[in-house]
Amino acid sequence: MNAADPDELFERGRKLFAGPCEFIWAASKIDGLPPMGPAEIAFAGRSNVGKSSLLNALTGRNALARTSNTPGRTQQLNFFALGIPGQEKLRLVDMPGYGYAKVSKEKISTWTKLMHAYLQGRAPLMRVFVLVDGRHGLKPPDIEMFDLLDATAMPYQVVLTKKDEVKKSEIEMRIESVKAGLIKRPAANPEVLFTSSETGEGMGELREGIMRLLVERGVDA
Ligand SMILES: Nc1nc2c(ncn2[C@@H]2O[C@H](COP(=O)(O)OP(=O)(O)O)[C@@H](O)[C@H]2O)c(=O)[nH]1
Ligand SMILES: [Mg+2]
Repeated sequence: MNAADPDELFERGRKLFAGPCEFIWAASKIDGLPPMGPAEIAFAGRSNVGKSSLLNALTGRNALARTSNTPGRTQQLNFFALGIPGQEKLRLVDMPGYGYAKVSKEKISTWTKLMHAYLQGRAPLMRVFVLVDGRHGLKPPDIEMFDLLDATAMPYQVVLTKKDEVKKSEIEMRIESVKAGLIKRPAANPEVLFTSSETGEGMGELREGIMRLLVERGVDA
């Protein structure tokens, strides 16, 4: 089998995400992280960007990650395990949302410290997907997140959300402007994916990309 074959990876990605997936851990403090285990990928983004919805769409579950209209509520790193319990293949990590105006300075500082510690000291972490609202493009809090990821040399990739709410004529323009914002950023992957949790668009490609990372790591999934 050719591991790099896109069709093969697409199908293996579909299977992995259709399998068992369960919440395993929540961490709100640096010393509260779970013991290191299988490979991890993390999802970051501004509050309300559609992170919980994307995690649900990716795993085909309705309520894996709690979706809500109350931004800034979850201030934890939430860990989900994919695969048969005891034989986990991958962990999905839901990072706390950022850029919520009503959050106190103290909370922001706690958040930044936790993020820094997690990003810097986490060997199993393969990539951070930074979700950006497809209706608006890059905002200052997204740029700050890129800065943090570049500073910790953690590979990341932008995933645009809510494609179903963006005019067809604006889609290419939005992708190009985000790509322009990633040039010269050392830890950024130049690829930008446009998704919709509402229609499921882009989910197969995202699973395929994640499967490619696993194969590159030599994980048998
Ligand atoms: N139209 C549309 N709305 C979305 C999409 N994804 C999320 N939303 C909505 O955006 C709001 C915030 O979503 P949520 O997943 O809770 O965002 P989070 O704060 O980043 O976890 C909710 O009202 C969702 O229904 C999408 O792909 N399309
Ligand atoms: Mg959420």
